[in-house]
Amino acid sequence: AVVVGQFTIGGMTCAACVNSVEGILRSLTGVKRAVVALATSLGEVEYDPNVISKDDIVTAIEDAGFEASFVQ
Ligand code: 9UX
Repeated sequence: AVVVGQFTIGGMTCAACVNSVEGILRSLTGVKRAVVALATSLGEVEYDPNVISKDDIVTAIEDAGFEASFVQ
C-alpha cells in the first residue's frame, strides 16, 4: 500500500535546498514521490508505510540539517 503524507519543513532558504530535500527523500527506499515547496514550507511524500515510517522520513530530513513535522 502507498499513502500520502504531508509535512511542514523548516530551514529551507533557497531553491537548492528544495532540490536537496527532494533528492534525499526520493533516494529513500519506500518513497515513491516527493515534492517540497519553498514558498509555503510544505512537503508531500507518497510512501509505503510497510517499508518506511514517518519517523524515518523525518530523521532523513533532519540529518540533512532541516526540521520536519508531519501534519498528516
Ligand atoms: Mo541554499 Mo539550502 O545556498 O541548505 S542550498 S540555503
